[in-house]
This record gives sequence, structure tokens and C-alpha cells, in this order.
Amino acid sequence: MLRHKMTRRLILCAGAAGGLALLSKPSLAKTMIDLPLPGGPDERELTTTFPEKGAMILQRTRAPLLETPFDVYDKGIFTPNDQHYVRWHWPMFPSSVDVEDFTLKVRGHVNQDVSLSLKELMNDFPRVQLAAVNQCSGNSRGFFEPRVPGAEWADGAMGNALWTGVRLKDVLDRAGVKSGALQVRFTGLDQTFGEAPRFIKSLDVDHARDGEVMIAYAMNGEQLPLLNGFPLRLVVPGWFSTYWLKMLEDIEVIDHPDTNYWMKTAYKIPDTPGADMKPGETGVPMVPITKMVPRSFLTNLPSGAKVQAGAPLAVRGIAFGGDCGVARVDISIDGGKSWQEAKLGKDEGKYGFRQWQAKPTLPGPGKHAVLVRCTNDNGEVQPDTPNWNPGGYLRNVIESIDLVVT
Ligand SMILES: Nc1nc2c(c(=O)[nH]1)N[C@H]1C(S)=C(S)[C@@H](COP(=O)(O)O)O[C@H]1N2
Ligand SMILES: [Mo]
Repeated sequence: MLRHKMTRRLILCAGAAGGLALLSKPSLAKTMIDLPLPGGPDERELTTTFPEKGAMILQRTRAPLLETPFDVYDKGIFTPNDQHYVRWHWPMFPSSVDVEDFTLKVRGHVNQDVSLSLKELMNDFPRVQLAAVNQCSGNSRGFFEPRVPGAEWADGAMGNALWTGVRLKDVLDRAGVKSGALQVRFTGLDQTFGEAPRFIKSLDVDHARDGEVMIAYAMNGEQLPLLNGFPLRLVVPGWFSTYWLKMLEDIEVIDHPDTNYWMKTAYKIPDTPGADMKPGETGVPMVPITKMVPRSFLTNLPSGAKVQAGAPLAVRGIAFGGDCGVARVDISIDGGKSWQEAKLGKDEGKYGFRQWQAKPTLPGPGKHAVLVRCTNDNGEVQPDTPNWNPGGYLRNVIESIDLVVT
């Protein structure tokens, strides 16, 4: 159940520059986990020391990059808040937010500036709810070959939640967007040092007013964990998480294109099918990353698992359509020559995870691969071969799990 009254945060030691280093408490014994990245296993620490977070794969302490352990996705289609991944660009974000003082500002190319307390935001606007996958643009970057710099995520920089909040459109209407408005620009409570550009993102005004983009104050019926953007975050269904601005504090309507670093320079992908190019290729036109594409994963067996010959094998997993629903999931046990349709679980909304299951009988003893492929409602299908680009963005391929039949 959603608690209407938000609690004031007082998490460990607050403070400016150094404070966030202390968000992570020292642990006594370290548990390690191997990520199956190309070039051999890559060892990471499994940490339980971050506030409001359970066991997470530690990619970086400061600013935090915490990956969801993959077995979590087998437990259900809603990722528990305490194991939803975490990604911050800069370490300077508050370690507590006073919910009585906090206000969300709407300003710029509007009829009147608006400042909303959390109470006003929660009580004065219609409440909306939506299941949606929050996926980092660089999810699965660690699988790129040749490897590229950036957070070396395996597949755990994604999570599905039931988001509760208000429509961005309704909040913009309160301020009254003036004609000539082009974009809406979002800034959070996180700060930077000196010249380092604050993390700021924008959406085109029509997208911002589509009635789906949401200012969320709850996730799976609970207030947002601080590390996932307490007290407010943007939810941009179907688009990569780089636009899902956390600790949202300032909304500025602008009448010109946003040329800040995070819009103009960062988060660019090749303007090619599947955002694919060859390593070293030059002259490839680049465009901002936007919508997600279909993906699917087998979750109940790890690669290398031993299974019995001659018996139907229960396999299951999750899929998502990207910026639309899952039309179908198919599996193949003959390297992609033939495909069998998997059974889909309950539809909790087109932007969320969908469970799938199948019962193939694997041929005789030896190593066999199970391939899983998602087709979305727009007819987009996952590719046979993985894409590559220097930013390590939008990784996609038909996933393949090796099983050993005995
Ligand atoms: N304020 C703020 N919002 C942000 C970011 C950030 O650094 N600061 N990072 C973005 C990126 S790149 C990602 S992948 C998601 C991660 O969301 P999560 O930590 O809730 O999983 O937050 C997005 N929103
Ligand atoms: Mo990201």
C-alpha cells in the first residue's frame, strides 16, 4: 500500500562533497560474484551496504553503480525496489530530502511559474499508475566485443516497477505552456563540481505532454528509494532511462533546443538499423538514443546448467517490447533453424516485463543451446547478431543459453 504521507529522510551522514562516500557502510566479509563477460569471468563484489538496498552487484561505489543480480528476474516480473539497479553520474546528491521543504518548480516559457509542495503534487492532481521497464542505455555494455569504456554492466541494469504519480502534462498545464515552446528540461537535486556539467535532460514538448510521461512518487506501492530518485522522478515509458530524471526538482519549458552536454554530446548512437556500426568505422551519423527495443532472457537456468535427456524441460524468463508490448516470444533448440512459440504470462501493461514459459525436449546428450527471441507489437524482432557501437548503447541480440544434457 502506498503511504500518502512521505517520511523525512535522514540517511547516515549528510553533507556536501564527501558525504556520499559514506552512503556505503564498510562490510566485514566480502561476497564475490563472477559476471560472464567476454574475455573471461569478471569478478565483482556483492554488496548489501547501500541504504534501502538488498544484495547488489557493486560496479562502482561513488557515484553509485549497483547492478541487479540476474536471478532476481526469475522471481517475478516486478523487480523489488531493494534490488532495482542504481545509476548516478555524479556523487553529489543529497543523502536526505526534507519532504516538508521540498518543492517542484515549473518555470520558463509558461504563463505563470508554479512551485508545488509534495503534498500539493500528490493531492491536487489525478493519480496515475503504469508498469514500465527502467533500462539504462548501457545495459549489457560489458558484452560488447571489442569492449568499450563505460559501466561494464552485465544484463542487470534494468528493472520493472509499477510506478505511481501524476501526469507531467497535468503539471505543465497548471503552469500553462506558451506557444512557441519547443522542449521541456529537467534538473534534479544532484550537483557537480566546477565545470562538470550537471545532469540535465530534455524532452520535446509534445512528448512531455503525451499524457504518459509521468512524475512518479512511488514505485511498487512504496515511496522511491533515495538512490532511485526520492522524492520524485520522471518516468518516460518506452524510452531509455537516461531521460528518467531522478530527484526531479526543476522543470523548465524552453523555446529553443536544449544544447547542454547530456543532450547534445553524450548518449549518441549510430543512426543505423539496430544502432550498429563496425569498430573503427568513421563518418557514421550519430543521433540521440531514445526508445528501447525488444529483449528477452531465460531466467530459470544459468548457462552451463546440467539437465536431463529425453524429458521436457521447463524453461522460463522475461521479455519486454521496448516502446510497445510483447507480441510473442519464441525459443529455438536447433540454433535458430526452427522456432516454437512460448506461452506468455499475464499482461501487466505494454511497457513492463512479460513472463514467458516453454517446455522443449532437448535432443540427446551433449551441449545444447536454448535461444530466446522477442517480437514486439510493432513487428520488431531481436537480431541474430549483436550490434556494436563505441558508446556501448542499446545492446541487443537473441540471447543464447548453453545447457549440458546428461
Ligand atoms: N538526477 C539524475 N537522474 C538520473 C541520472 C543521474 O545521474 N542524475 N542518471 C540517469 C541514468 S543514465 C539512468 S540509467 C537512470 C538510473 O535510474 P535508477 O538509478 O533508478 O535505476 O537514472 C537516470 N536519471
Ligand atoms: Mo544510464
